[in-house]
Amino acid sequence: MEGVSTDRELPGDEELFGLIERELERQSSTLQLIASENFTSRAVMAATGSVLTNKYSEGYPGRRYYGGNRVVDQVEDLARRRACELFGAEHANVQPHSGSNANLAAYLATLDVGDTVLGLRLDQGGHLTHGSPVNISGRYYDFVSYGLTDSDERVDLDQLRRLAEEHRPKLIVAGATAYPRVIEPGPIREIADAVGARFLFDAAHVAGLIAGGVHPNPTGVADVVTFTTHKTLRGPRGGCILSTGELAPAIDKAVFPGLQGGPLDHVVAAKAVAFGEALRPEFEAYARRVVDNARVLAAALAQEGFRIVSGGTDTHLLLVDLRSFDPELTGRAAQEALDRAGISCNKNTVPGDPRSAFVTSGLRLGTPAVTTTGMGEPEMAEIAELISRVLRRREDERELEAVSDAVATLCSKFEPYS
Ligand code: DSN
Repeated sequence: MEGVSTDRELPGDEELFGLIERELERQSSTLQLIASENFTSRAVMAATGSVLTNKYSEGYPGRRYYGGNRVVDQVEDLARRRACELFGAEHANVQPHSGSNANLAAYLATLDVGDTVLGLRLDQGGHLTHGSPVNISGRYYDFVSYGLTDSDERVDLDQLRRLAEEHRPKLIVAGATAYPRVIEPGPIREIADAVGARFLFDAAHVAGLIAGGVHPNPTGVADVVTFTTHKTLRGPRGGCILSTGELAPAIDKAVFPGLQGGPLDHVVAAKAVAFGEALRPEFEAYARRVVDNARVLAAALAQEGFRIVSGGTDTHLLLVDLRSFDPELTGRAAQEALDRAGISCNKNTVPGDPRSAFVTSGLRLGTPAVTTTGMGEPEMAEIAELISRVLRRREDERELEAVSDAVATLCSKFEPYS
């Protein structure tokens, strides 16, 4: 009987693999400035594309519901061990399919429905899973939001303390999806202790910076640290939860069977690869370059007349307030014009934004992907100039084409997968 073809050289689906070829071409010839994106290594992709995708392994190493998990157990153990070593954690759960699932599992482990939680305002950098009314977090838990200071656009710790004393939350969530500054975990731990709350640090964006030693490590300070593995950490798409040993059984039970079924063993394997890569000394140099590049890009854009939220960045991302450059220019129009010129980024609200989240007055830009390709400070200056050219003459198709050509020329010198 003829079996299913497993020939990896000839996938046999020209329509689909043709599309993947086109996406490779797009990723290689345009600028990837979405702060949450990166280029994984071939080893990460090889693990993701491996036979581990064929296995079912509900449960945890040594305690599975199906047979045949002798090898998978070792894969998951390796991923857990490397995650613990990388971040200095007592326990790691490497099964969450995403950062959102990691956060929900952490809530399931530490809260009852209706409990009060503090999280960063969504329009000031917080994530959907930090209490948005359209997300399960906001529907099942009573989230109260803290914000940024008006003066320097940093997390307002005085406000956070006041709200904590007033609302006595069971959990305080720190971390953000669009915030350019370091979040020090120590002061938030103190506030949590003062009101008897647990502390969750959502490190989705900064996990790679923590691993590379350029952002304070919340592990051991917060009770739970969640993160995604595909952003600054440069691994496969997925999530991970670090916790104290005390919370480990509750976290594991919340991930499975609480929230998910079988783990994605091929992705767990790829997470192990990424953790292994991040443990190497060269990852520290990468993390430093990511932040240096973001600082240079921010300064160069400020020179072009853009206001940079909080006056700069300590991380891999920057928020650009477009109103100082052109009060009529929305984030949506800027994103569309830049896309036409081969510069990929996303619109984003800025603190106090009068426009909606679908329109916005800002852009979020990040340097993890361009840094992986080897770009450095001269390229950041060039990118700032190209962005400015597009946004100054966004109605001029010939100018957009000229920038698109310049982008392609720049990218041809820094191909992610040569
Ligand atoms: N969508 C992710 C980001 O871009 O930050 C967060 O989930």
